[in-house]
Amino acid sequence: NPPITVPLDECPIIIEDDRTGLSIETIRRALLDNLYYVQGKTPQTATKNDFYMALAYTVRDRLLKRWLSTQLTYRKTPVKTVSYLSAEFLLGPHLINNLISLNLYDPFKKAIEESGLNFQELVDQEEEPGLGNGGLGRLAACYMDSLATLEIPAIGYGIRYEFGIFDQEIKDGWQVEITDKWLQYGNPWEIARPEFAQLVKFGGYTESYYDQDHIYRVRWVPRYTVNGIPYDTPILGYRVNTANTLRLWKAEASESFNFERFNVGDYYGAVRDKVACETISKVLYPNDEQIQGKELRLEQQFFFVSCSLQDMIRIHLNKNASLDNFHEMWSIQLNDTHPAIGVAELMRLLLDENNYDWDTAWNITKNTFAYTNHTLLPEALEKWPLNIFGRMLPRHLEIIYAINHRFLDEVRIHYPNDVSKLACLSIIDETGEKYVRMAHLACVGSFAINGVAALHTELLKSDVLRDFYELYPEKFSNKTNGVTPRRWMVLSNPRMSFTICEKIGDSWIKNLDDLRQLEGYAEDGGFRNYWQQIKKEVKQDLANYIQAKLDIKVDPHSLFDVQVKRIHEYKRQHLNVLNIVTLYNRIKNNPNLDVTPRTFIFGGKAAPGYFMAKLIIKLINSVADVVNNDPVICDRIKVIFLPDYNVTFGQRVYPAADISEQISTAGKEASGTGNMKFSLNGALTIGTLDGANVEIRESVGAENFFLFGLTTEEVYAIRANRYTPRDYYNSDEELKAVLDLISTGFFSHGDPNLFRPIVDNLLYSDPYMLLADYRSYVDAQDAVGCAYRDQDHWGRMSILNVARMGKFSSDRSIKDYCNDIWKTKPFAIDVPEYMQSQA
Ligand code: CR6
Repeated sequence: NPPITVPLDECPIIIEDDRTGLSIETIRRALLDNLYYVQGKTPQTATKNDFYMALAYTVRDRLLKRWLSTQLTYRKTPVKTVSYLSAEFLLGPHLINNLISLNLYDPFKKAIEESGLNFQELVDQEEEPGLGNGGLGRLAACYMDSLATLEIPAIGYGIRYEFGIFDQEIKDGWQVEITDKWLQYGNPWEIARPEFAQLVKFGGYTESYYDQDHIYRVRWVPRYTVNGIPYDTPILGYRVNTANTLRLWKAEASESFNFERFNVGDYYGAVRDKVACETISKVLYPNDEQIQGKELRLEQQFFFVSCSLQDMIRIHLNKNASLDNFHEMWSIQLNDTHPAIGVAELMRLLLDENNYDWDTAWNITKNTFAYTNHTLLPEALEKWPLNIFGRMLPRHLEIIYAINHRFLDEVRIHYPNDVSKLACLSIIDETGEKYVRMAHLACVGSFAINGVAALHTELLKSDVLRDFYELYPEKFSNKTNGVTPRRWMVLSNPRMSFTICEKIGDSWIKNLDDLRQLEGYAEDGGFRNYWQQIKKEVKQDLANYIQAKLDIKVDPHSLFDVQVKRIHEYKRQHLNVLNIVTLYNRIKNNPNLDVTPRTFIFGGKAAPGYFMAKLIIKLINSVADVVNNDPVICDRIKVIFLPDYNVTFGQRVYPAADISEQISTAGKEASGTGNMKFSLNGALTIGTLDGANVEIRESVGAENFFLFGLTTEEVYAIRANRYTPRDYYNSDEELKAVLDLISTGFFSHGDPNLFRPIVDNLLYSDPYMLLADYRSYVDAQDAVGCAYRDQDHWGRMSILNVARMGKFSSDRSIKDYCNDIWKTKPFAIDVPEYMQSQA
């Protein structure tokens, strides 16, 4: 059914005051109204969650006009739109974020409190949409925020996983995974749009035919089809009228589903199959930078990409006569290779369903897509076994062969008689078992390819994608990641944000470079003092939280040393542990040693199938047990593992950190974005020259950064000369003592076997070179401990870190993408009249 089009200004709907009004009285009344009419409860019977839902609807009522105005404006205006395709969006809670964007935080808080409710308690009811693993998904969320704030027409497309990233519990020191039932009590921030459902085909075979003009065509006869139902979430810009859409697809059985089974009366068989196809959007794969090559994962990728492309075509044809100009009206950004199948799917849609010839279709396709690579780890580069791929997507395999055929012809012209080049560049890996290489498909099918930090992009050019760089140097550029200051400063650290605003105003929230004005205050002793006071208060908040959650007392005057991120060997949480055990040994050997009191705080999830990562969690907890309870240590060092690290917890922990641990092996972390969040909240960094650390150090000044470790070149050089970790063990007594202590079973109730896989791995292979970096790391940690004793100087460094971090706003990243890749411009949305007076 086509939408009924009524121009908004003639819109006959009278929006009642309770849905829009902003006075405290109106908000209070609206809350009760929603509680009664939407939740079907009275205050007497309402649960905390009912009140939260009513509150969320009351906020939603007040953003709808912006959202609808934005969408209506886009519908009637020929604007170029950014389509951000991502298998993950790690949004975090919406409520406060939306209140801040709308500038309604204060009146809402007041209204809730005047109603006799506890505001924070209601806020805490929100289940965060954890539809991502880590940095990549969170980056997509920051980018959606910046796109809206910068008033760029954009739409985010992804999967509405019923279960997001698992909840983590710690039992006896081990990680236990619990399914994340985030939709259990309903999601007030989304609206289902079943009228825009799309049909997605899978399996079957292809057949050729001649159409009425006697042109050879191919038709795909699928084995089954799945329905994609879009669920839309508004993404508000900060203090602008733009509200973009995040459209997430849910898989449902299509109507024609298993017609045959129904016909033969196999009712239960049909229902069983129906349930099976709905598993496509059931659960997020909890692997960060590790592919598993599971069929369901390929199904997920194709499912959301096909839905999204068909949706874009539908939208495009609403306002354009044909798809001829598709690439002029859309830029599709591929967030890693997860949606790279889109290259073949857009070709199929143009060739088979819209009757374009190959050259025209290819021209449209390769001018539409742009590809961001997010990894240097070989095990994270996606490739699909040919048999799985061909069985599920027979038509796409044909198209990929055809793309590859033409591509390799081009390569042959470029490199006559060089078969090895052909093998290296081919989209099909034929070195052993045959695979489709998704990064190659993405490179061939895109007009732009980028890395996510300067060093990462250089390594792509010289290593991971070297052959493509040689062939298409003009496609490559760097786009250093960024994070949104709205969530990661204003929302998460109101104390610091308010302090900054008092000094330099609030323009920095939208123009983060304006933080530079704080530099002058770094020399103001009174301000430094105040700055450190604020930090102390925030640390006290975290200390209270730790006390409540874990029943462990931590001293807010101690140095808060934080490492929160996914648990992975390349991120080297176990190097951090080696330093902790070093300190432990030193105090045990010399109980009167004057050490700077420290609280080591860890958080992060391990992929459920990643044995070493899970053992590292157990190691951290085991060391914590010993250290925290040893009377000789006497609370000078504390080790905390906070379970279930997620966006909500990130918002608590970044503001409270003194030191941020960014200690990956050089050349392994593509960018990192946690490093930016810490520094923007006044933590200093101890880090290697890896990912965005390099640029952070350049920006904040080498004197305000604790550098250690091998450089990427040194890592490569040592490896080329056969790295022998044992040599480091034999020549460093402290290191030897640490590894020996773990080996004896000291942290495992005398069991020498428990942590043997970690110790043996370090001694005999050490792929991430912990032992090579150990001495340099421990020395840098000593320097950190010393520096912290001079609180005044520490305060200066902390202020300078914040003042010089402007570059790392996701607004800067998005502007770079807009100018260099997407060629899109802001498009302001008109303020509806009634809102002008009230906002
Ligand atoms: N794991 C990188 O490892 C980067 C983000 C976002 C990662 C990390 O360094 O900051 O992407 N890569 O660009 C992938 O997920 C493949 C990540 O989050």
